[in-house]
Amino acid sequence: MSTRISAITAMQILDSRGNPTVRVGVTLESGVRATSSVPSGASTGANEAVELRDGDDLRYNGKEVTQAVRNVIQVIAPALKGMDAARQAEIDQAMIRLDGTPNKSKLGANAILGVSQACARAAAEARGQPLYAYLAVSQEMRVPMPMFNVLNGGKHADSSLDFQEFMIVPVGAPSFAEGLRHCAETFHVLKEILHGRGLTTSVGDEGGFAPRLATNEEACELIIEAIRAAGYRPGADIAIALDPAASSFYEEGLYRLSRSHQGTKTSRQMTALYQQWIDRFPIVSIEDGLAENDWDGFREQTAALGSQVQIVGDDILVTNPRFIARAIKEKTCNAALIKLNQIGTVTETIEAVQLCRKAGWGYVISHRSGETEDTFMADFAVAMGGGQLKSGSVCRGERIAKYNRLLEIEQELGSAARFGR
Ligand code: 2PG
Ligand code: MG
Repeated sequence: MSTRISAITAMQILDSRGNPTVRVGVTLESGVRATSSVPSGASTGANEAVELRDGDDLRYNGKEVTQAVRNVIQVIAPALKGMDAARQAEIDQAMIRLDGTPNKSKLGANAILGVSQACARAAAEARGQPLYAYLAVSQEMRVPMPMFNVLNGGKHADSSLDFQEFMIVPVGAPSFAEGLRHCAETFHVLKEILHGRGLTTSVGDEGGFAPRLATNEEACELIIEAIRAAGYRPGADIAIALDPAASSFYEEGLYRLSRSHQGTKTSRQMTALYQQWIDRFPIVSIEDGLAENDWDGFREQTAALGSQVQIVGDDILVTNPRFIARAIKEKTCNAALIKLNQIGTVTETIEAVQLCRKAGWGYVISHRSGETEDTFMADFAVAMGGGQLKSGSVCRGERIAKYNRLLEIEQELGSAARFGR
């Protein structure tokens, strides 16, 4: 079946926060058509590929993406017509060349990624393969261990928490389906506990609760209580992962825990605080515990804590092979967060993953706080074989869509499915 591209279309749709984003449709000569939609972050790294927005304040607060849509239709589509969608690297290289900037600021990473993902999906479909199998980097099919973000703070919620994400990880579960159950049950118990204390049970951007707590520690305490009350063992069955997203509270060289009124800390003091938390709580992973330009602090943190927990770089690495290569060399972290739209093409994201695999690093495939119903990242996580993913809490349709897709994949794989790292 021909995988040659016959047409590419694009349109503006809305993401889960009600902000405009790009959806691309790719049609092949064989008649196969596939679409893909692009997510959008809130706590973005300074070095991420550029999300092109119109900036007309009178429309959607300046967030429209009509220029990115036009770039797909008028610039990318004519250049890619007739190319083979199954040659992902060539497709992505062609777009990188067309754009011509180091950060995709001319055409927009949102325009480019939409096309990149839609091409992959169309080619997979034409070949009669599920997307995860089509993109697979190894023979072994690994359904990822999920990290569910059940308490939200920072830029994702109007709570009292400085730290952005408090996640639960079903480390003792035998399968994705069972892990999902353990954590959904815990999530519901957590809701009852919050409700019982007169705390709000409304949720943040990623579906986690966003209560007004006295301290950041209290979030961990509440999670432990919920794990126990749901009938699970903290640590053995369900562990904790954190994404403080520390760039968002780093100012003039200091970490300012102002929402929780816990004062300011130096980089070293933050690492000491995490050590205390690791001693008290069953924490397995800390992402962006320090700010994106605190390379020295990160290196010290990895030296101090890296044998106890996974130290994940998100804003500091922005899925960019260049930064990941440097971080591997300098032992800045021991894992990377992987977000397709931080770098802007499927090919470059796979390159980033390959660097992690070669270095023996962990890597976590991640959603953005602004998502759509597109489940590309669920298939992508299985294909990349790293055995880790985060896609928000156990509620909100755009988050659940990814988890439901993983349920489907696990069932489809049957006994061939491996679970976790
Ligand atoms: C993060 C992400 C996803 P955002 O910091 O890891 O949880 O948030 O998409 O807002 O950058
Ligand atoms: Mg992060």
